Amino acid sequence: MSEHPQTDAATTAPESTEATYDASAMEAKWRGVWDRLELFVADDESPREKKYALTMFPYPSGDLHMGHAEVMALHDVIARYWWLRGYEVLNPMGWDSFGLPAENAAIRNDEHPATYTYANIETQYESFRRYGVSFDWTRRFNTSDPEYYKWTQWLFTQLYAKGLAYRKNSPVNWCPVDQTVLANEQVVDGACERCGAEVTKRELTQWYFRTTAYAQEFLDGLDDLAPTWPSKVINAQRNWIGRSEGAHVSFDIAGHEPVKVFTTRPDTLWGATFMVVAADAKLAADLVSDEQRQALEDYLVEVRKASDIDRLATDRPKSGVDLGITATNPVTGEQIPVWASDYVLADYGTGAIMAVPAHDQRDLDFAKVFGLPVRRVVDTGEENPEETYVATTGNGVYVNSGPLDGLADKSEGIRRAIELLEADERGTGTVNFRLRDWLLSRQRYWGAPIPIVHCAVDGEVAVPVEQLPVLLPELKGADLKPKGTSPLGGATDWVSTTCPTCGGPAQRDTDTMDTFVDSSWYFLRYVSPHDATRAFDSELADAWGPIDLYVGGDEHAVLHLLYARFFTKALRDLGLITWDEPFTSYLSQGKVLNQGRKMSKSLGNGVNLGDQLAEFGVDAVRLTLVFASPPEDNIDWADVSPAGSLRFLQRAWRLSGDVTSEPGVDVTTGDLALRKVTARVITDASTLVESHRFNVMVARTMELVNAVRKAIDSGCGGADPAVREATETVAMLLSMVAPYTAEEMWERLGHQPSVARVTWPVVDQALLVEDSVTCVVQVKGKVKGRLEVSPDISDSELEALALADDAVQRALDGQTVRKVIVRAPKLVSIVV
Ligand code: ANZ
Repeated sequence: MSEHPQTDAATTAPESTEATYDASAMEAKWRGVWDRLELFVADDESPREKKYALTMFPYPSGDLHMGHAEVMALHDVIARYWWLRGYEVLNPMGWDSFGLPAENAAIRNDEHPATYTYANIETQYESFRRYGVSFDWTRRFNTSDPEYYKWTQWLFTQLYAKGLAYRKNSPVNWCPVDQTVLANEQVVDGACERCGAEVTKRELTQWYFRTTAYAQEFLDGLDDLAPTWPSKVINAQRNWIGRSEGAHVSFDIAGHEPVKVFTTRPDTLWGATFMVVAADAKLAADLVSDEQRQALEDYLVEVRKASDIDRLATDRPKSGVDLGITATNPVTGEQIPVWASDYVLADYGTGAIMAVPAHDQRDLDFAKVFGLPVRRVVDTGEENPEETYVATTGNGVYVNSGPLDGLADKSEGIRRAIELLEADERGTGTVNFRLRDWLLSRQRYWGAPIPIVHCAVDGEVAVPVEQLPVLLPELKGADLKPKGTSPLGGATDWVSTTCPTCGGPAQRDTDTMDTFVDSSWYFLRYVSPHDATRAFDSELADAWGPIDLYVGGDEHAVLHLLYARFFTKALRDLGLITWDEPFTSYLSQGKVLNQGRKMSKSLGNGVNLGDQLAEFGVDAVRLTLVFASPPEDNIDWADVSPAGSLRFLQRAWRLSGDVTSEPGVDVTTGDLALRKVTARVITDASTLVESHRFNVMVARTMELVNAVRKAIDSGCGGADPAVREATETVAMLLSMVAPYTAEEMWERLGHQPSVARVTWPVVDQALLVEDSVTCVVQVKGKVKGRLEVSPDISDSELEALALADDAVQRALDGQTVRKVIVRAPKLVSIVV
C-alpha cells in the first residue's frame, strides 16, 4: 500500500552514499531504523518531567498538503526540542474521521463512508511517516472507530446526567444544501461555514450542550491565557462570548404578564418612548391584538428570509408591525406603544427591548420611519437628536429624567437607575452574554449516534455504559442522501429498541453528534488510547496534562478551542480531570500561499506536497517551511527556495565527512574561537526555540555551519576537537528541523543512532564571554537596531536576523520591504 517502501538502506543503499547526499536513500534508511528504535514512544512510567505537545489532528480528505507540511514541521521543532532537553514527551497523532466529506463521497460513489475514510487515513499515515514527524504512533486512533465513539457517547451521557446536555425546541440555523442544522459558531456572515450556502431558520427540536453555564469562566480564563495565546484568538473568543452589563426592566401590559427587556442603558429609561419585540419571538404572537394578527403573520414571512447579520445591520431600512397594544413605562407611568420588528433578535437578551430613540440609532431610525416620539434624556452638548435624527450616545447631563436630572456621569446614572429599579422591584442589574448553548445534533449519518432512546413510559433515557457503543447501522450510498431528517431514521430495525429502564418498546434517537464533539476531548483519549474500560485514565490525564503547547490554525479560534474548553470544564466538574484549561499555550501558524494567494485549484497555483518532497527531499521542504518566516506569518512558496535549503543541508552534511577526530575526544583543547561560536549558538538556540522563533534558530545554525567550514578550510583543520564539537552541535540542532540529514551526519560522525535522543549539551559559561561584532541595522537610512553577531556570519543569515529583530519589525510597521542591502558582519540597510 505504501508509495514509499520501508527499505532499510543500511543494507541496501549503494556505496556511493558515502560521498553524495542522497535524500531519498536517507529517508528510506532511517525510517526503518527509527521504527526499530521506537524513539518517540512516550513512557507513562518515566521518571523524567513530562511534556505534552499536541497539534490538531487532520480530517482524512485526500493526502496531506502544504498546510499540513508547514504545521507539522513547526510543531516538530518543539516536540523534538523537548526530547533533547530531557523531557518525556507525549506527541500523539490520530484522525478526526467522522464528517460530511466522507458521507458526500459515499453518496457519489455508492459506497460506505468508511471506505473513503479509512483509505485516506492510510495514505495520510504513510505520508506522515515519510515526513519524519516525532509522533508516538502507538497511540494512534480514529474518532470514527467504535472503540473511540463508545466513549464520546459515554461522555454525552455523563453531561446529560449533569444537565449539561439537553433537548429543546427552538428556531435553529438550517443549511439547505447540507440539509442539517448548524451551531451558531458554524454560521459565518450568514452562510454555512462548510458549503457557503445561505443559512435559514427552522423551528426544530434539537440537542444542546449548556456551554452558557461556563460563560463567565470562559472569559475569566482568557485573562490567564492572554500571555501564551495569540491575541487574535483571545479577542475572537471574548467577542464571541460577548459579555454586556446592564439591567432587566419589567414593563406592565394590561391583560398580560409583565414583559422584561434587557438594556445596557437603564439610565435612559425616561426616554423610552416605545417597546419593540422580536417579530419571530413567541412573545410577539402572544401580545399581538386581534386586529394586527394578520399583519404580523404577513411580516413574518419576510423576516424568516433574513439572517441575523442582516437583521442587526445598522444601515438596513427599518421595518415592523404595530402590535396594537401599549405598555407602561415603569418610571414615567406613560403608556407607550409596543411594536414588532426584525432588528430585535428573538434569542438575545429577552427578545424584547425598550426603545430609546434619542440615544440609540437603530431605535431612532425606526421612530423616524413610523413617526414615533423621540425624547432626549441626556444632553451631550451635541445637536438635539429630536431634530437631527442623529442619536447621541456619549456622556452628558441628564434632562427629563426625574431623579437623575442634573447628574453628569453615565456610569453613575446607570448605577442609580438600577438602584431605583431594584428598590421597588421593577428591575434588576444583570449581565447578559452573547454566547448561546452549543447545538450539537446533526441530521447526517457519519457521526456518533446520540445515545438516547425515547420511551413512551420513561421519556428520554440515556443508554447505559454496558450497552455502548450504540453502533451506527450499516447504511451506504443513496440511503445516506440528505432529506431534512436523519438518514438513521431509515434504518427502522435499528431505530426500534427496548427501553433500558422499563424494557418496553422504545425508539433510538436518530441524530448524530456534530464532529466537533469528537475533537473536544481527543487530547484526553491519547493518555490511555487503548483502555477498553473507560474514556481515559484520570491519573494519566493529570500526569500528562494540560497540554503544554497546542499548534494549529486560527480558523479554529472560536469553534474548536471553545468547545474543547467547555469539555475540559465540564469533565473537571464531573471529577474526571483536575485541570481548568486544556491548552496552556497555543501557537497558531500562518498559511502557505503561492504568488500572494491562497493555493487553489481554480487559480491554478496549487503546489503539490508530494512533488516537492520528491524533488527536494523531506528535509529541504521542512527546513524551507521553518526558515521562511516566524511561525505565525504566512509563507509564500513563490518567495522561498527549497533548492537553497537543499544546498545548505548538503553543506552541513559534508562537514560530517571532514571531521577526522574520534568521537568522545577532549574538546577543551579545541580551537577557542570556534568553541565560542558553538557555545553561543547552543545557548541562543534554546531561547529561540522556547520563544517560538524557529526561523532565527535556523539562521544561527547556518552561522555555525559557516564557522565550521571556515575553520576546516582555512583554520585549524578537520582534526581539531572544536570542529567535531561544532559539527555535532549542527547535527543536534538540525535534528529538530531536518531529521534525516541530522541522523546521517550523526552516524558519519561515528555515533550510534539516534541524534534525536541525545542530551542537550551543558555550555561552559566561560565560552560565552564573546568577541562579537556589532551590526547596525538601518531602516530608510536611519539606525533602528543593533545586533551582536559572529564575525563569520553570512549575508543571508544576517539578513534573516535583522528582519526578525523586534526593533526592526517595529520600525517596519508592516511596510513592504523593497530591498535589503547586506554588508556582513557590520551593516544591514532596509529599503521600504
Ligand atoms: C435601551 C438602550 C438605550 C440601549 C441606549 C442601548 C442604547 P449589547 O451591548 O450588544 O448587549 N438589545 C437588547 N436585546 C436586544 C435584542 N434581542 N436584539 C437587538 N437588540 C437588543 O446591546 C444591548 C442593547 O441592545 C440593549 O440596550 C438594547 O438596547 C439592545 F441608549 O436598551 B439598549
